[in-house]
Amino acid sequence: VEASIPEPQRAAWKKFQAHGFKSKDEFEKEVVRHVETTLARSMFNCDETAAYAAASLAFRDRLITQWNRTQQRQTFSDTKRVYYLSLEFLMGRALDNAMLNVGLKNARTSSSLPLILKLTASAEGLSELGFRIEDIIEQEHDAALGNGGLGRLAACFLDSMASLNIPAWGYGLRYRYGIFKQEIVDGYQVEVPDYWLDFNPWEFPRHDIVVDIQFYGHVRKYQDEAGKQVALWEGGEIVKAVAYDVPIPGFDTQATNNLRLWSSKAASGEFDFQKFNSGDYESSVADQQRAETISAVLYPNDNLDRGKELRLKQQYFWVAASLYDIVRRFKKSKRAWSEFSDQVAIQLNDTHPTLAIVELQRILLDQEGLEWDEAWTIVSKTFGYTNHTVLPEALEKWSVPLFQNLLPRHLQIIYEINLYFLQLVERKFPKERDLLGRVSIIEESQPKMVRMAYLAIVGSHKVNGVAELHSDLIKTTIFKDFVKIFGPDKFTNVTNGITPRRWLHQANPRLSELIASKVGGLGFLKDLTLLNELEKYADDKEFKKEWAEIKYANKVKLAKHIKTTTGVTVNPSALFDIQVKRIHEYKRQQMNIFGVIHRYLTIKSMTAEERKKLAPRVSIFGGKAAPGYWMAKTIIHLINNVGSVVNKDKDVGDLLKVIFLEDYNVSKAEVIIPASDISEHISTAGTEASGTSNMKFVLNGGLIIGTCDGANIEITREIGENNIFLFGNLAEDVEDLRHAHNYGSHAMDPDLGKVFEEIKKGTFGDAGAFSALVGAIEDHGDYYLVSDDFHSYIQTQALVDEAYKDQDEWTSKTITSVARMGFFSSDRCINEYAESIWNVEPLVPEDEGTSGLGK
Ligand code: GLS
Repeated sequence: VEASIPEPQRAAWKKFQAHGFKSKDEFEKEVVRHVETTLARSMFNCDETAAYAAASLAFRDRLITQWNRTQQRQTFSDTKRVYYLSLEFLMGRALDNAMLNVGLKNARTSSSLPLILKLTASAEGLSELGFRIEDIIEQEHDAALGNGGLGRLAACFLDSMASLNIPAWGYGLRYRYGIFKQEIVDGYQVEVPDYWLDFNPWEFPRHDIVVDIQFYGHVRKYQDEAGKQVALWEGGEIVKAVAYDVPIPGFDTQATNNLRLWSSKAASGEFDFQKFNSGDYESSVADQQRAETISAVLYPNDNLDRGKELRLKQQYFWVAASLYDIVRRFKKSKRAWSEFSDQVAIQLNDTHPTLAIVELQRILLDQEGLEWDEAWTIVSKTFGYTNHTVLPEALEKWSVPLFQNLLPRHLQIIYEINLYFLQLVERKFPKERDLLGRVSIIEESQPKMVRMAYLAIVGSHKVNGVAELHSDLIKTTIFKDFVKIFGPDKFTNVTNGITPRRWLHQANPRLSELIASKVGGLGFLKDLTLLNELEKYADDKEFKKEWAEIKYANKVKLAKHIKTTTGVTVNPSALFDIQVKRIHEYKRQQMNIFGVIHRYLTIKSMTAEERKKLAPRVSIFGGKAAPGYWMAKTIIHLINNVGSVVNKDKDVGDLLKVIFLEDYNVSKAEVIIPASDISEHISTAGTEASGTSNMKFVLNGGLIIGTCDGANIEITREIGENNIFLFGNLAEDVEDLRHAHNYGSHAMDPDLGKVFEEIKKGTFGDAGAFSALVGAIEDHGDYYLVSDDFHSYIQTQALVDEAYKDQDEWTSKTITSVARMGFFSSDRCINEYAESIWNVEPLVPEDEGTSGLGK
């Protein structure tokens, strides 16, 4: 690489290249420089916001040199790259993570440094300048470009790909407004816009990387001079896509990958001068506003498809810009098209980017002049598709008339893909006429619909689910016919994982340090299976004491947060029972709150003596409801109303508190998760594809109560049945149970009946407000089987109460569980994708020394 630059120049460049900070002085110097020059402030007016800005810029400078070098090396070595296409990247805060990753250089060179690196150089540096690092970190606005698990998974994957030196780019949209901020007003959710871009030091606008994106128009077909049929997509409108780059640093490596987010802009420039000059001020900016609308908002639905035109526009805008970029990069290598899939692996994070399949086929056919078969062979070797849900309401479909209008050429190509696919099916299964209708990419409904998951399967070489049960379910239910057509090998499982850097080391630094002191340093952050060394200490008195102290301190921290945000005082010695995730009927927060009401009624019916024997509990909820999801909003309302009754009931006191934490997001999760004793993962069996917070809670020394669903099953297998509280019906029984509800052979659970009576009496406010919630279970088939699982849920909660009384045993269980969580690192997960789907190798940076961290 370097040989292309003559020696004297090379030396000059090298002399002044920035590296990670070698000392805290060097860091301080950079902070002061940014305060005084970039921010034009001084020691006298540098507040915490300015200190945050300067510290971030100091780290960003280092990141960007690493980023440059990584990109150069990847380009020169001509290696295969992964492109991860996701409409959501729920990144959270960046500074803390950058400090950990860039700051690590220090640890390698000095053995005397304490283990918590970020609390060394940068913390000391900031403190010398008069700031507390915790306060500075708090200044950062979360990058909340996602809804829930799917978006956070994408963020964990970026972290792992960089940390494993896998050449990879993320592609997404730069939403001006991320997921809305949730406020709770009189017990109701109110949505407030999240304008997060006021100051964002982590992005680099690339005003030189702008792509024209076409919409609408029509297709003209003609024969060229050689007699070949050519299709030309003409007319319509053009919107510009501008690139913004976010550097993604790896842990314990110089490798820094890229997340490229596209922002939309009017093609005509600022505004229409002619209209402006003629006095038509308003419409002079209309084009600009219409274009900017494309990347303005993140659709706030999780596990729900709503088929809005703007959403389809977002999808095409993002996919077309990303593919233009990927193809341009490939073409620079001057390789033959047949080598495309040796250089490029594109992973589709759910069906949202499925249009990429069609767009690549269009580019190869209409722009590069390849024949259909040749083009299709390349396309179908390039893509992999990850399915994240089996919920029918989440499976994307787009109406054919909408497509016809917005993307006429793409619709033609989809019809052609479908034709060839159905011909293949017919050849293979000539006698099965019904099969054709079932698997057709076009649903013959009124209007006709394009089934995006089917298109994704047909155009990809691998399809994966995200946990074992989920991957089995897609093969036996929603995609059963496709297994028969393509054979079972096309379908695979990659169980989700989480990054231990953010979800252990950053969120729970004291626990990470304690673990490091027993397992030979911080190497476990790179190879999480090293945690198994901890198992020896599950009965070590001294170790258990420290372990329990850390949990208690984390609970004190959360209790403070609860006090400042809700005004309620909770006892940190009580059992903290937490359910934080998107609010959804299938996740069954309603069952949790009904259980809380049951507990409340039980306490009320007890004598003072009986009450003394009870373990005090704090039931903590958090999560957003999609703004249009009325039932989910009703659940939030009920939780808050129950809280306001229970929390001021003198009979109950500390025995039960009910808290709803406003605006759950990544940075709040980092405070909440380390403070749990028990967390709830209680979806109807077969509905939660994986869940990833279950992994985060266990890794932070909490136990879980859960159903046999998603990754709970594999967590149980790893940590052992004795360390988890499982309950409820199994996925295989769900169909029969639903049938029993619908055909009258189901009896209401008596305890749940009592809870409903209390709600109907108006104990928790206007009963009418909750009648639909209760009615869905009592009268309308109880689709999520709350009444079927309620008894076993209550019984299992009683077992939790019992188990918590034996603190010593409880602590041992949590240590054993953490020791056995190695499998759930997103590094393991990314290695599986790299090997079995992407066929891509790591590219280790040239100047990488030995880390001293082990593997
Ligand atoms: C989801 C699933 O609901 C989760 O179970 C899963 O953990 C996550 C990541 O694979 O994907 N699918 C979805 O649409 N939103 C999710 O969080």
